[in-house]
Parts: sequence; C-alpha cells; structure tokens
Amino acid sequence: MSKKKLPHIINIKDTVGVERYDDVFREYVPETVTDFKHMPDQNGATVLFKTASGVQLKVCFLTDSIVRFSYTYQRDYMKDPLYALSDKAKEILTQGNPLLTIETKIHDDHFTFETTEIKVHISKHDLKLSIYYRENQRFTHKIIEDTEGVYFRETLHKGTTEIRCTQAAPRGTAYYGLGDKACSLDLRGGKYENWCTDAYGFGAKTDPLYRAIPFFYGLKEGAAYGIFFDNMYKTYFDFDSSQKEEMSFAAEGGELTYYFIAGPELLDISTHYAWLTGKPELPPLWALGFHQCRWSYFPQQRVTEVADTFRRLKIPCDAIYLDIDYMDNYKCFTWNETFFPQHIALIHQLQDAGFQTVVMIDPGIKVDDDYAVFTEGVEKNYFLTRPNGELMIGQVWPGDSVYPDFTNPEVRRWFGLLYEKLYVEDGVSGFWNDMNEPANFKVLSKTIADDIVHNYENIGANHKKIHNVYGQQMTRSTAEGLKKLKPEKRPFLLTRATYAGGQRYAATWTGDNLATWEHLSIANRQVQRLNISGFCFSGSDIGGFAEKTTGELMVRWLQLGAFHPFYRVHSAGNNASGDALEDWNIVAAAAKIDRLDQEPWSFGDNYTPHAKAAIELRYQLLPYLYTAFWEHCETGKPILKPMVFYDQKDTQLRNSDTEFMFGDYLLVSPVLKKGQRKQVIYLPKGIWFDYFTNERFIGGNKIIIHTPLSKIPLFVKQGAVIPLYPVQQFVSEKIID
Ligand code: MIG
Repeated sequence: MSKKKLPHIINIKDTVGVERYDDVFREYVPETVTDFKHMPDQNGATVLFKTASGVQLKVCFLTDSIVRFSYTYQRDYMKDPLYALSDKAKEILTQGNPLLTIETKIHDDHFTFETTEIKVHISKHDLKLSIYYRENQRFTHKIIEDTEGVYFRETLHKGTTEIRCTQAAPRGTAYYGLGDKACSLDLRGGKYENWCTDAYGFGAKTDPLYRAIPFFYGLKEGAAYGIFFDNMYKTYFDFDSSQKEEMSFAAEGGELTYYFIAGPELLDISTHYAWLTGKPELPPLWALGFHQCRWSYFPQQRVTEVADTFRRLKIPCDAIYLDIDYMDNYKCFTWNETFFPQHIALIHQLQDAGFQTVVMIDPGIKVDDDYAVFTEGVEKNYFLTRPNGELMIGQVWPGDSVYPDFTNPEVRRWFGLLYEKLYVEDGVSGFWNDMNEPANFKVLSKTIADDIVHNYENIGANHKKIHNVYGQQMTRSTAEGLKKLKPEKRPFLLTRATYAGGQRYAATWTGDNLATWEHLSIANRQVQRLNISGFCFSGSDIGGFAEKTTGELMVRWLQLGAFHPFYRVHSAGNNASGDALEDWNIVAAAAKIDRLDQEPWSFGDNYTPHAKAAIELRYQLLPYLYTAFWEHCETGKPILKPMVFYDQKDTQLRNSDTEFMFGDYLLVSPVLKKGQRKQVIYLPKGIWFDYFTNERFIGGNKIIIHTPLSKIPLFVKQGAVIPLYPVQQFVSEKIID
C-alpha cells in the first residue's frame, strides 16, 4: 500500500500517530461567546468578548464615528506603541472618551451597541459583525458585514503566519485609498500589498511601492465608510478580485486590529481618519514654493549657476536640493570638501538670494572606523543586529553600511541631534530622508532580512514586524530632532518611505518615476490618492526621475505640479539606480555627452515661457494653497480631492481620476497626453467659471476646452473668493509672512 504524499506544511488535524512533518499549522476562528464584559471606567465604551475557540475580541468606541475592533487568539493582547495613532486617539484608547455614551443591548443571539452615528451588531455564535447607519432615524442601512469574518493561522515553527478578515463587497461598491498605489482610482477588482519597497522605475501596475498606508474607503450607493487596518506587517487587500462580492484584508502576523470609520460622507471619513492618525504641522511657506532638485548639483559653482539662472530668468524658486554627492563618501552629516569647499558661504549666499537649501540624509551609515557616527553607534549598540548579535551590514551608497534602529527611543534622540551641525551651524533649512524602506542593494528582496532584531520601544520585535514603520520612525527621529534644535522653526522634512500616521512628521514624494507621459498620469493619480490617505503634503519628481524628458512633457508636468502641495523638479540626470553600480563608468561617460539637464529653462524658447508661467501661477495661488493647508492642519480635510469626493452621489465621478479639486473651490483638469490641444471635461453640479477667461459653465455637463501648451484648464466654483499674491521670485520677496 503506497503512503499518501503530504504537503510540507499540513493541518494539525490531518496529522497521524507518531508521524513527523516539516511544519504543522492550525487555524482559529471565533466561536460561541463564552464571556462578555465592559472594561471598567470607560462609559461602556470598551467591551471584551471571549469565545470557545480562544479567540477574543476587544471593541473600543473612540468617538461616535470611530470604533476599534481588535481580535487575537493569544492569551493576551500585545502592548504595541501604536505608531500610527495621534496622541489624542491614544489617550482616548487608554482612558476612554468622557463625552461618549454607548447604548448596549443584549439580545438572544446577538449584542448591539449604538452611538449617535452607528449601530454595531455582533453575533453570539461566531462574533460576526455588521454595522448600520441611520435611515430616517432608524439604524436600518447596513454598511458593512462580515461574511467569512476573522481567521488566524499559525504554524508550530513560525507562529502566526496569516490573519484575515473577509467582508461583503456588494456589487457597485467602489474602493479608494491605500496611499501611493499607481493604478486607477477605484481599487475594486484588484489585489494590493503594503510593504515599503525601493521601487525604482515602477509602473502603473507595480505593487507594492514605497509606502504602507493600510487605509481604504468603501462607497456604495452614495454612502461611504472607512477602514484603517492598523497592522505593521506586510498587509494584503483584495477588493473582490475573484468576483464573489467579497473583500478581505490580511496580514502576515500580529493581531487583527482595525478601525471602522463612519461616513456617510467621504470627506467626513478623511477628517475622522486624520483625527485618528494625526495631522501635520503647517509647513513654512517657502516649502510650498517651487523647488529645484537633481541628482546631484555639484560642485558648488554649479549650484550657484543654477540659482543665478533662476533669478536672471525671473523664474520663481524657493529651494535648491543637494543630493548624496554633497557628502564625503556618502557619509551622512559630512561635507565633501572638494566639491563644497565653502559650503557655509554657499548656503548664506543662496539664502541672501531667497533660496533655502535642502540636503539628503540616508539611513545607511558607512562602516568606517574613522567616522564618528559609525563608531559611536557601534559602541552604544544603536545599529540593527542579527538574531545572534552580529552587526547587520548591508549594501547601500557608502558600500558596507549599518542601519540605526529607529524603533529604539534612545537611537531616535541620538540620530535626531546629529543634524545639529547641518541645521544650526551650516544653515541648511530642510532635509530629505531617502532609502528608508530601508533599501539594500544586491539582494532580490531589496531590503534587509525578516529576522533582523529591533528594540521596538524596549518590547523587542523582528524586522518582519517593523519593516513598514522603519521609514516612519526615521522621520520621527529627524522631525523631533529638528524641533529640539530650533524650537522656534517649523521644520521641513521630506521622506520616501512611511507608514500611516507618518504625515505628522514629513512630506513625501512618489519616488523614482520615469520621464514618460504615462507617468504624468500616474503622478496625477498618486498625489490625489495620497491626499485622501492622510498625506496631503506630497508630489512627484516633475519631468520624471529616470530617462530623458521633453519640453512638452516638462511643461505639462509643471502645470500639474503647480497644484500639488509639494512642487519639485527632480531627475536622475545620468546617474543610475543602485543596482547598476557596476556600470558606473559607463554612466559617467554618458554624462559627459549629455548631462540631461532638467531645469525649467532646459528645453529652449518654445517651452521656457510656459514653464515659467506655470510656476508663476503657483506663486499667485500661494495664499489660497496656504489657507487650504491650514484648514487641512486644523480639520484634516484633504487639500486635493478626487472628484468623487466633491459629489459622491454622482456616479459619473466614481472612477474619474483626471480632474480633481484643489482646495474647495478650484477644479483642475490637467492635460496628460502628448500633443493634446483640446480636452473634454465633465464638470460636476454647480456653476463654474474658467479661471483665465471668466467664461461661465453650468455643471452636470461635458464641455470642450482648447488646451494650447500655455493652458491648464482651471475652473472656479461660483461664489468662491480666491486670494492671490503678486508673482514673487521667492515667498518673502515682496510679502513678508
Ligand atoms: O538609489 O540619492 O529616490 O530621488 O536622487 C538611488 C540618489 C538613491 C533615490 C531617490 C532619488 C535620489 C537617489 N536615491
């Protein structure tokens, strides 16, 4: 009799006798409720359920519109520091919300909990839940519903390997959010992953990308809800890819914790989400001006030349960036004295001409016994180690490199103060944290290993758990350090990787895109999506990072970028991705033939005036943008809004991702195609005026607008007051804020 061949990992239920296996898994789902209690002192806002299978659920109402569900099959809940949450939300989670009253009812086979906004219905048989909105006063409008509900899988060797929650995805429901995804606006029908990745040269279908923002909106028949799945592990979202009218969110470990956020307005969900995960501080006004960047401007005469050209051509600009080549051998916090022999004089000279200097700081610290950041960090145990205690050495720009453990509070303090010389003595105004996914060359995973050890606020965790927050905690360290070094200043910080809540610390850009027309559309979608995912202060590399751009593409991109809160030209020039380090000589040789300049004037007289006009428009609109940004900081309302956020009942807007609202009153319709000189635009309800000609249009209709290269279609909503500034060459040239 031949023995049945078993898979490597089998269900513990299928094991027999003394037979042994590579690994064995078991599954947990909630079963009948065996115990139910209100946690003391929280107005009935936190309740704990235990079930026969050992799975428990803690439900906590934070506000009338935000409720947290947390399931575990372990005996106790983890004491996670909750990196995503705002201080206020954390306080309420531990101390309760004194303003909240919850009405609890125990029925034969279920429990119900009511706030002013929602009713939560939980089954006594299997903890499956559904949530209702009011409809004519009564809670009869079901907005979400567990189908399979909650599931956990663990193996004897690995512990938790999968957690998942499956809910209904009724036909007609659209899904939005998830941060920086490059695909079309409505996520329905797709599967997505969150795992911060150095995604050089990504495309519309590349996933995962640089950021992990596990927050989405669902919109069905005009009513919306939000779910923030606060799990730092690699997370997966499936919005009915198999067309069974089911959606799920899953992760490779941890507890199953998510926040349900009530609408029914999409915009209310945005503001509730911002309350939950925090809002940024208002940036300094110069940070909303135009920024010029390249990999890299050096030596220092080249920087002066670029700055002088802006002023000579009268093209407004507020910031110039120094990419990695300002450093000595890619050592963070040092200067290359050959390229920048008088860097302090340079920075002052730039400042006198109205330019702020922004420089890059990477997490990879060069292994070098003559480099104090390395030796001090080693001595104090500040760098990541392997499980056996060995220092973890990776490969990034400096070659052999170590990585600070930003989940250690002491390391965060130390690293944050390393900026002192650059920020306080040298006069650098802003910083740029790159490569903080964290990136690691040479290996297929592009990052460091799952078993690398982190301090994690003295709780301890491996990299598998920390990966998605590494960049976020780096920006926390930087932002807190800058704040300490100059408490009177609002710092400017830009980051590539981050996690939900990271908007409290840094602006973000979409990473290494390409100089193609498709990427112009991608940038348009990504920045809208980042705005509704908490990250308003975002933008793309204008003109495209890799490959050679054209004058027309550059102009169209500068026109779109004028409406992106972060407005920066950046390009790789003739540099190559880290993977191509071996080809360095070839790349250097190519650079001599064509430097691939990407300044607003680099494409000749047919284009420079249009490039300049786009930047001038931005400077005129600065008080309008600053006001919208201030409102965002106060209320959490996004600055850019996909059109469906303008009128969520208008089904024509459901998957519309060309036009968007800039603030509350301006509708922008960027030109995204080569040679396009006419654009068909669907204007939603309301009365609209062409910003440039004052022509009046009635919404609810398609219109056709001529789009010569000089024009980006822009419409003002009736009744709006748009504050404008005169054109300035930098933000405080004529008007002192
Ligand atoms: O491996 O610092 O996304 O903006 O110019 C490439 C060089 C490292 C990647 C960033 C890009 C930056 C480049 N960096």
